[in-house]
Amino acid sequence: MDSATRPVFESLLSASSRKGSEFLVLVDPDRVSPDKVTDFADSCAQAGVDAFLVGGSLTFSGRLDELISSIKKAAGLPVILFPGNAYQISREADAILFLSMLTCRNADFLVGEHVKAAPLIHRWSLEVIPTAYLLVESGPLTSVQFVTQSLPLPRGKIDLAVAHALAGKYMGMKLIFLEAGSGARYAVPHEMVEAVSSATALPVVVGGGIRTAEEAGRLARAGAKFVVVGNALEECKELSLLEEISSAVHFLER
Ligand code: 1GP
Repeated sequence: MDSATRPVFESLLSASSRKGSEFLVLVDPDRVSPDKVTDFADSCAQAGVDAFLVGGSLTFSGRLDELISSIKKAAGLPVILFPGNAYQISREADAILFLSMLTCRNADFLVGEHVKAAPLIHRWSLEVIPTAYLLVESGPLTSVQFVTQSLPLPRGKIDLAVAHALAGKYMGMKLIFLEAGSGARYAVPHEMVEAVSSATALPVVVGGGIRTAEEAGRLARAGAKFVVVGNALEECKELSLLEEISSAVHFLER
């Protein structure tokens, strides 16, 4: 199977072992419209971004299909759904992070939303990436924490993070997502990324509050296979920030 026909997850993973880590850009459908996303998506492709995540804790735009089509057309890169609930799914996407929030004790975010979304995912044959989603303490309350009512893992309790990640592994998850929350004051500690990645031997995604190339590079070197940046790129439209983060995340290519 060549890379053009390989499933998205497998293909990104195999590229990450060559580059160090993969750079994922988060687009929030409520903050970026399909008409405005084109130039940004094109800049991302030029800077070496590997794929896009699309989603948010809530979305009201009603233009998810259109947004995803515009990104794919402009960037020619995979778009992966990163849904906050069962309504954030689209047949235009290439894959979906099937997120079970293991830090949450509210069954809706562990399995309930999943049951609502599963029939459409099946009908559209979307590629599913089973993901253990772990919220990590990151300063003031974030939207994801408020909406899900999940307690975050304390930043210093690495053993607790590892226990949750291992539980995810034993449930059959293929990916561990360490999430500080969009716009978080503090990103996930690199020691936590290192411990979870080494204990589970599963690929780790890290996101939330990453604003600089230095931070992105540190997390990539700590073992994150995927580094997600959203807010910082929306706030700073400079191509140079995209390029710097891309270079830091792809540290094996430098
Ligand atoms: C949020 O991890 C993502 O779910 C990205 O967060 O917007 O803070 O980069 P930022």
